[in-house]
Amino acid sequence: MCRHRLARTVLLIAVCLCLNALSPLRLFAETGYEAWLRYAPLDDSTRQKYASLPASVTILGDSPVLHSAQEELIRGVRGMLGRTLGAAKGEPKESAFVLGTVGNVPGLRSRSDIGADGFWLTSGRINGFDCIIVAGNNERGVLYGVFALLSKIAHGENLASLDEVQQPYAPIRWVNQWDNLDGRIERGYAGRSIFFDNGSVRTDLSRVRDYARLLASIGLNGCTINNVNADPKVLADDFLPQLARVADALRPWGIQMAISVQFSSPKTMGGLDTFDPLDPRVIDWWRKKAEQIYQQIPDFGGFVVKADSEGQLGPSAYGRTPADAANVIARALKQHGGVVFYRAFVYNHHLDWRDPKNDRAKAAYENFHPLDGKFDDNVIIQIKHGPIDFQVREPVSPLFSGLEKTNQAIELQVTQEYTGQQRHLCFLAPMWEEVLDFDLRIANHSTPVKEVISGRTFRRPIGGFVAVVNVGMDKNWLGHPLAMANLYAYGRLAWDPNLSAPTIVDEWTRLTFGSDPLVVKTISDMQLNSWHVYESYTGPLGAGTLTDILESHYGPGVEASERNGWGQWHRADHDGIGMDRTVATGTGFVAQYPSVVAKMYESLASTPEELLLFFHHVPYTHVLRSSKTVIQHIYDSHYEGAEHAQQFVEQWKSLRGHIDDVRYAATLARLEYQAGHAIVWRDAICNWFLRTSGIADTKGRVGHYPDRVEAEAMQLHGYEPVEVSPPETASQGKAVQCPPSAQKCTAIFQFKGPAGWYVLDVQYFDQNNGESKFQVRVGDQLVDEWTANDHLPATKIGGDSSTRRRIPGLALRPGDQIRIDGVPDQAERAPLDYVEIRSEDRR
Ligand code: GCW
Repeated sequence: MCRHRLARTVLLIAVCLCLNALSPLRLFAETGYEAWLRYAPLDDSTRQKYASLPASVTILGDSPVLHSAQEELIRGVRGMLGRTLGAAKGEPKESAFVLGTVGNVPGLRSRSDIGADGFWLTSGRINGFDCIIVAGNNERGVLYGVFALLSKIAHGENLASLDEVQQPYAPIRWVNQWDNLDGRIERGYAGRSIFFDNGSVRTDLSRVRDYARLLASIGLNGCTINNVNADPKVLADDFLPQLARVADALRPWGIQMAISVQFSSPKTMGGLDTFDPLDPRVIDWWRKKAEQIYQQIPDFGGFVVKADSEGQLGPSAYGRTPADAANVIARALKQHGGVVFYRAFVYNHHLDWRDPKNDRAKAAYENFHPLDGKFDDNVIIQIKHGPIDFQVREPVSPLFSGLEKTNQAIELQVTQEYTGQQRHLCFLAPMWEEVLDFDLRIANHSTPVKEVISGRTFRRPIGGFVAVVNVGMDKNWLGHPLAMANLYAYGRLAWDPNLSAPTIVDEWTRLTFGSDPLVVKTISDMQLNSWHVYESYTGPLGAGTLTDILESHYGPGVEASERNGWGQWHRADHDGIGMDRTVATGTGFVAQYPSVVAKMYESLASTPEELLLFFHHVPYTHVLRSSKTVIQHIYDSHYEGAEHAQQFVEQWKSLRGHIDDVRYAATLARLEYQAGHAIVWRDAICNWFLRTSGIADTKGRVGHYPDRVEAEAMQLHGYEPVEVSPPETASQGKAVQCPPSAQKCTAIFQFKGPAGWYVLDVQYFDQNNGESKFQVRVGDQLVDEWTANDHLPATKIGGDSSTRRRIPGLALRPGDQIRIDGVPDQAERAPLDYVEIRSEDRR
């Protein structure tokens, strides 16, 4: 090889290495960390479309946000098109991408139709050069414009005659994290906090920066970083510099930082003997605290307040109102430009369940509607979308229609607290779409929720969207590789609630997994069905989630809702089910809605069936529009839902080889788990209703499991039978586990079916307080072994910990001895429920 060619080869290698170093994305395995910002290389023909794009990007200004915008464009174009744009500053000296605020772009006509955070993508000649212009109303707008431009390239859109204005639907587009300062996250299902550890802000905030980038890419603009059940320490003098570090990490992405505060802080950490909002010392305390914060964080967003709720102290301690409370803080923030998000989640969790008129659903409206007009202009009432608490199905909160002179924001939940905790697939955009589009008919006019909360209906100065997200240290942010679709959808809907769930999921899938038609179709289909499927095998007809509301909020727990003060009642008894919330005979909740809506819910006939049991108490024999009785619907829905969950696994398997192996395998594992747990749900709920109602399943399924061998019926060596509570969370109410002293236990049974190929499901319990080991043998042959270390949310045997191991492709002959050995570990005593054996032909 001549020297010349050698030099060129060396140079090429160097350039490649260097490009790779600049483009860390390409080096990562597909962990999901990049989420929808993968900037995967486009195919050659699509790249061709962009052959004449400018070779540099210049920014008109010098702020951190503009620098982020510039770096992002370089990163995205390099990933997708394999070209590294030159970075410049100031007016273009060649054909360039020009990034700046509208007024700063030379020659660009001014437009009055671009609102705050909005942008204009256009092309034109500047200083004689052809340029692609990203002009923002403000710097954030520039950043959003760059993300929009990159998304167009990712989707292969033509940029030739670019001329597009976009602006967000509402000014408030926030996320809340429920992170504790010790690093744990309340209702967080994806590892520990990215913000805090061990009482302090983390030293390494690189994940915070990356989270901010993800949020910015979907148009979100604020983040409250700590739990609404706030630690008073967050306001301590020595903590503020730590908060300032977090604000520094968020700022380059246009994300304002806020914190949750305890309303009693003036007393609990401020040294006063009161936190009465009308006491001058308290007023002064909040004023000084705000000043101190703004000295260190000039663009601080404000405070979120959870008061008089679930044990948090509030203004009621002094006979004051939420308006008194919100305003004292709002006034302290006002001159600095901060806001108060005052949560409407105020209710009595010691309600007397014996009183049929009591109803937690009424609380938010009763507490806040009378105060309409009494809140300062920088107060936003943050209202959960439903009147209870993020259940799988609720009507919209009537409070949205009860605040005409007050700013509002809707609170949604990306973290799937009651919807499968990111172990079950449950894409919530279809639910949010329904909620946001719901027409409240205020004064009998069209008043969809989205227009009310954004401030449009009543011309409020601010308003919008908040979602509890709870990303964690798990590499892929939310645990389930498909759960990030919820965060993406939330941001897209907050930006434009007129987008449809199918459009959003199509975008998300293409950006996250690529544009292979099979991949896009399959994942979209799974996502779009998943909410309904989850609802079907948990709590259909608006009964609530039917989960264990006292502890995990995860597995089945029908009775956990009843006979306690929490008020998540479904009132299921021997004869019927449902909360009567009508005016005529029930709690009167229905009257909180504007008359047209109230009329619809008051009547059993006009109440949508998916909310039937939320509004009405009916006998199990009540006949639905489908001609089925309520009880048969409950049975059928659980069987159909669980069956559909099995189909998710098969659908996913059709994608093998069409997406990367790592995300394929991680998702498959979650879906297989879900398919097993859906059966746990199905059986628990159906058996509870069978026992309670005494009405049999007309299809004969409930209570009959011909393919099962119960563990307690096997030949046990060491294992001991245990009664499980509640009984419906184990097959036939019983399981087996090792006694405390045992080293190893064994359960044996004989296979009695005909010779053939079988699938064997071992149903066992995986607690998080031990890691038992299991081995399965057919005769002397070891056919499977595993460790129970899935960290399910449970320390005991029951519906939270029940899970299955599937052993497919097993040849069995009549008389074969099947043997399960369990080795207990710590408090987990290798518990087993049953084995189900089905012929492979029947799958
Ligand atoms: O849904 C409930 C959760 C609590 C949460 C509360 C709230 C942060 O179970 O964990 O507390 O709602 O929204 O304040």
